[in-house]
Amino acid sequence: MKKIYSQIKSAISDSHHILLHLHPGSDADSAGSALAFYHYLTSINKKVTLISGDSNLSPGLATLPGADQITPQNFFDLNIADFDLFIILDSSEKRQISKLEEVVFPAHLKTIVIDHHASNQGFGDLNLIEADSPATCQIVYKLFKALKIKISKEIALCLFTGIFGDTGGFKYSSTTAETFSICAQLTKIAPNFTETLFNLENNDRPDRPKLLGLHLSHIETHFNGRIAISALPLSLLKKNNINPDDSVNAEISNTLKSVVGWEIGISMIEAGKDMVRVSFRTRDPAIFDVSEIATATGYGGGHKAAAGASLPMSLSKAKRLILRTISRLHPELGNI
Ligand SMILES: [Mn+2]
Repeated sequence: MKKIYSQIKSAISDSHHILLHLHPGSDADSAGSALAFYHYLTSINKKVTLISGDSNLSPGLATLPGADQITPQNFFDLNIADFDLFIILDSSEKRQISKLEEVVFPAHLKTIVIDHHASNQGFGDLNLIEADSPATCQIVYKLFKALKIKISKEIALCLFTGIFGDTGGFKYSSTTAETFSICAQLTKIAPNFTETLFNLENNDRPDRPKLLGLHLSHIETHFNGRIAISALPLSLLKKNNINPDDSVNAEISNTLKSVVGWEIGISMIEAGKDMVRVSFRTRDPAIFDVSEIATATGYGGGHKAAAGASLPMSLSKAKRLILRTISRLHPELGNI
């Protein structure tokens, strides 16, 4: 067995109160991996607190088993002295724990980082990072199997949903035969998985199609039509009575990159004063590593094909920064 697996096992057995969190703008992989751990840890009678972190859980994810046990708190609402272990899942850096203030770990708190983001430098005491894994949930599955942890129906449903979400429904290039064989095992344990997927994908508010419509009517192209951007100012959202929710960002950047010739799709939304959330997708991650672009802005990160950033500046400044960053990293694209 890998040394890190047994180190994680002893850290858990030595602990008394374990903290779990969801990353800002949590997704199926974040919620699925945290809830899988929640179910396992409570099954061995550990005291566990799972916080929703900076954002509210999306209605689609709220149907995952155990989601009602997630407490609506962020990291700074807690008395960290109460905890002796923090298992940090699907988070490439401390800013994915909270973006409200700088996260500092007190000396008594042991930290375990389990993640699949290539940009993760390993900021925990123990780090299980597999950048070639399509989802944190897949890493957690392999860890649980190695430690001979029983995969209950609840755990199986959470892990499957996380893998489904982060592979874009088994479409992204990190999906392998191993992913399918793991999912075959998980769906054998939780045959009702299609119900969970339906709930995940069919829990919209009326705001969402309205926001999609606004985005789709604000597409502009740059670099001779090779980069497409949709950027929405807060004033426009307010005028249309839409909450500045950035949950459709990923959907829009995906839609943009689906157009032949638009090599990078970028969706931007002004979520508040001096706060712009950005999602990047590319058709060709071998040429356009969008995680490199997001990281180079100084405020983002992610994967080669899918990345994001939260820029503390006005929308026009954010757009300029992104275009200049792309121009610097990809001079072959020519003029902005
Ligand atoms: Mn993930």
